[in-house]
Amino acid sequence: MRVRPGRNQVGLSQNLIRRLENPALFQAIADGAGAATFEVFNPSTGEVLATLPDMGAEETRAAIERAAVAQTEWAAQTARERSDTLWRWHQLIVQHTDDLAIILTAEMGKPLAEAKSEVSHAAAYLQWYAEEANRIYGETISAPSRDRRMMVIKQPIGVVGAITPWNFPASMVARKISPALAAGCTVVLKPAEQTPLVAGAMFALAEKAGFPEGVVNLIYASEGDAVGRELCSHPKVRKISFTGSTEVGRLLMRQCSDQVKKLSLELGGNAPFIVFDDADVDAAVDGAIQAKFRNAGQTCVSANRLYVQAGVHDEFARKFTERVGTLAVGDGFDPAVSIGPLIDDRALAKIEAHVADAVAKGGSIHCGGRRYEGAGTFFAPTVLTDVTRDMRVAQEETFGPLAPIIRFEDADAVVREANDTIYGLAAYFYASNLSRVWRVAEALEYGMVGINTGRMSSEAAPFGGVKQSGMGREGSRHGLEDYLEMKYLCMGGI
Ligand code: TXE
Repeated sequence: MRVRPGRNQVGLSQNLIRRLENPALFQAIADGAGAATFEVFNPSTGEVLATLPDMGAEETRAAIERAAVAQTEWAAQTARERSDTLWRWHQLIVQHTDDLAIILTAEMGKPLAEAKSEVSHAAAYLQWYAEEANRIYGETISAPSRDRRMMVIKQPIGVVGAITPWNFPASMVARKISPALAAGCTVVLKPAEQTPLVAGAMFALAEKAGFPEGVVNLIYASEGDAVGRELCSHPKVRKISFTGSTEVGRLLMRQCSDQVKKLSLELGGNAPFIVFDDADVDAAVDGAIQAKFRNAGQTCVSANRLYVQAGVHDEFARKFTERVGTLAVGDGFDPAVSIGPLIDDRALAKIEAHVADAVAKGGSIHCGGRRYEGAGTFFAPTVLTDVTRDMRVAQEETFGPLAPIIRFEDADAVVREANDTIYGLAAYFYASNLSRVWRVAEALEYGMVGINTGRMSSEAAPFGGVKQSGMGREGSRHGLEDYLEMKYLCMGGI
């Protein structure tokens, strides 16, 4: 893991500061006292980007108390007032997209163009929920007796603890915080230890946008355990929203059980990408490149298993491998690059183990299959064929630029096989026969299904999974509901 204890002096590196248009605005990222510190690295170069205060249970408790005090005032604001502040934050993020993207690429490694598009996606959530804040509705109910009136009102859940991962460090922050704030909740957020800087930059802009003191609170920490425990065990935190591994998701569920605390979990996936004989093969190749290699395969909706029907298998494998061979790997600041580094050594070790396991069990490497020597955690985009279901690549989420292709004959059997996993986040398929399109879309046991597209995430749509991929939805009006309690009011004697 590229996180290690740092010096006691906090701050951003001169190298990173030099790249920014408005460094003064973002100096505050590394503010905060504390005896312990930790360092944040550029995964492309190994360079230290910043030294941050390493916060723990005590700082988390203080942040929760601040959020609890702020909650009353924030919830008492009108929906329009809350919306206006969110809107100002949105505009500041749009205005500073370039700097935010530079920080994001530096700490996470993704190509700068992808980082800009992620920042725009983050801004889109703020815009959506600034608007949605004005559309919180209750219900009136036709009462079963004449002397009664019955209604349902919606109220904010309260203080929310949010824990975000490193793969989309800007949009995950926006996706959790903006619906919470729109609903009238206050937030304590802990970003991933590998990528805390863009979250820090977004919080610096939130301060400028004018959120009242204590409404949004940021905790930097070199690991998640102590902060997570405090968020789960503190009675003033009423909900946890987490995106990350299924393993940590299960742990948080156990830790929240004592207080029956509400939870939203967006966890791992094992997305099937199915190409049927009646598909447009060129479109399927385009879609597979997007669904597999965006963010170097480090997305929870990444196409993890490519099932291709026998009639188009060879054509697909050939065209897909040709395209994969053109993907340039390297530092995300190089405009020619489309595949950045993996996040850390652990991620590199995982993809290497998956390739070795597949080869040992009879898989063939068509291209890639190796890490790059030298600085940076780079792995060559890889295509595997002759893949069978006993291989780890078919069973586990690789979370890297590795595409295993599995040949299939029977259209019904492939759907059963696609569903035969503990996960249920995203699935994709390419087909043209309309009755097949409907039947397969309905039969796939996933929270999201992409039909003839390799990309579907949108602030306007509910993002989330079934089975062990999690619970709750983010985005759309459903994402707002996840931060609201309903209260039934009944008035008698009328
Ligand atoms: O995840 P972790 P990691 C999957 C993906 C990846 C694997 C491991 O398969 O290869 O998980 O990644 C915080 N209490 N996804 O190790 O550990 C941590 O600090 C509370 C899919 O990075 O789950 C970080 O903020 N919090 C996923 C966040 O959890 C804890 C995105 C995610 O880290 C904690 C990331 C604890 N005990 C990984 N331990 C997706 N759904 O997109 C860690 N954390």
